[in-house]
Amino acid sequence: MENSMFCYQCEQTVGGKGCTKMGVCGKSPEIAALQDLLIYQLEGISCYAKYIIDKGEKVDVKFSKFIEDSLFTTLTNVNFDPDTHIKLLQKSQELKDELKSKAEELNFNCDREQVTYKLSDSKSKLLEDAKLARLDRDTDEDPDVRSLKHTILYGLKGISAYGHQARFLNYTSKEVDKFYFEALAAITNPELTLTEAIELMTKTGNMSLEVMKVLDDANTTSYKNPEPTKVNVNIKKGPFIIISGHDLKDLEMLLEQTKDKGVNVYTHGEMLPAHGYPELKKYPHLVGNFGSAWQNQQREFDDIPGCILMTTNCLMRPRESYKDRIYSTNVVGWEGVEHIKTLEDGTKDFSKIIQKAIELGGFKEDQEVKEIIVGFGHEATLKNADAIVNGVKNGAIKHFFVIGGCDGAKPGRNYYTEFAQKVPEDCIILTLACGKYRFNKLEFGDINGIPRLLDIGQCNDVYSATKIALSLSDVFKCDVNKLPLSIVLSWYEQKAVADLLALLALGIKGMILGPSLPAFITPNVLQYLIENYELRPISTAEEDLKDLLENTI
Ligand code: SF4
Ligand code: SF3
Repeated sequence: MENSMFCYQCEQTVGGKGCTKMGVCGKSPEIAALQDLLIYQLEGISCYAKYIIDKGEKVDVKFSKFIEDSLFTTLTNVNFDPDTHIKLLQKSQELKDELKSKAEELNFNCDREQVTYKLSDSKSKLLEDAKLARLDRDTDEDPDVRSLKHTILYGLKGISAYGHQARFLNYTSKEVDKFYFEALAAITNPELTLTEAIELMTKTGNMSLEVMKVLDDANTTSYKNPEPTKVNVNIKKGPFIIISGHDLKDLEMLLEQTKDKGVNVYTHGEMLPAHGYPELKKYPHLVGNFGSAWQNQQREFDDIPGCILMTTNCLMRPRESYKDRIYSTNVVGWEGVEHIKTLEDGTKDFSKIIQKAIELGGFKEDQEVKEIIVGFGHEATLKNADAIVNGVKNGAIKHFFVIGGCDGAKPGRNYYTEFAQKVPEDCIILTLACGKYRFNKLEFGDINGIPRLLDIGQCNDVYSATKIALSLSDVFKCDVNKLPLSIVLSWYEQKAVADLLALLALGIKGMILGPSLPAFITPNVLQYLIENYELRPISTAEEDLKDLLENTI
């Protein structure tokens, strides 16, 4: 292995094959090594935990929480700080030792390398040891089983991000907490068969749905169901903080702490749907949405007279022009960027960032207001169910397109703008996640009062999309695959993998995926997905539209 690292977990991986010298995302070989070793340790911990559970004993929830936080730390564009990784590695050994004693009391005997490995005590040795844990290490494993194992691992990373967000609001799933152990332990099994790996992939999809449901409960109970809401996408005069990522609780805490301080709060990226939640939109200083999707942040944050708070993915290398005004929280981190910790009581102290925003002075003038509408989660959309159903029955609505997923930097992503623009006027577009920035400021008009572009929410709101689709299939008394509905996905990082696996587990067929296919899917696994789910890569917007519309009732 002459390459200094190997990572192929996201869509922008070098040459569609793997990052081997340096991550396109900014991940260094050192971080890559520490992340590989961390995953390896999580696998070892999981072997112990699974054994203990199989013996009918309990495993404390702190182990699942640790796995969840660590997996999330290794998701694309989340954490680039070596110290954070080393601390997590040290903690992993402590937890592993704790489970080891308990498992041995129960006669555990296993010689898998992830189980027997003991963490070294110096950074240089850790980096050396990490070679054992590389995803491209030599094994005599069937490449298709390995491909499925990696798909499962990446699905788990997505699940961990959603689980982390829900847990912060005190919502958890025991099933998901246990599944981390089951899946990670299975990945260490050299004898896992193709059939078993496929079953585990489906179960990962089911667990992804489960965690998204729990997160939906957490968000809609804490902040009430989203409702259609206009959001200004231009700027207002005054000091400001831009909050990015997916974590609504961080936004709530920030809004509370900026109350009456003369500081405006803007959402950025995946935080946009927050404006639809009654318990968040009630704050008058939540003034609008700033910028666009994650890949434009370096340009959009350059030299702005305010602060930025990153709550989840996607963080890019901060430019010097704003490194002193960008802050991270939760598992997000970058060496030299100030991190805001969660205090013992679960709260956070945002006073530093607020103070800094006031010092920076903010925007000097208001821009003309330009509004878009968000807030079409399952409740709000299904409130219009009668109008939607009648529209379909009387021919006013021909087809629904879910155009959802991540945005990214590749020029090929113009496909999604083009696709949305070409969707005929008698069709409705449902959208979610940050890929929507490719078209959410365009005018789509309405069909008999129903907006033609319905923003369902964040990537985890794929759950909302499935709820809407399943309700429609109930009304029309047909299988969801027979609905006049097509799903056009864009992927970038591993939450999209979790979303895709959830949709496959529900038996949804005929989805199209782009801008390119995951590097970790082998030709045989792809063939399996084509044969069983009719999943296919995007071609041109024109051809795909024509093809999908033929499926109209
Ligand atoms: Fe490369 Fe993506 Fe891995 Fe970053 S996360 S190193 S860009 S494959
Ligand atoms: Fe976007 Fe990073 Fe995936 Fe949540 S924020 S969808 S890319």
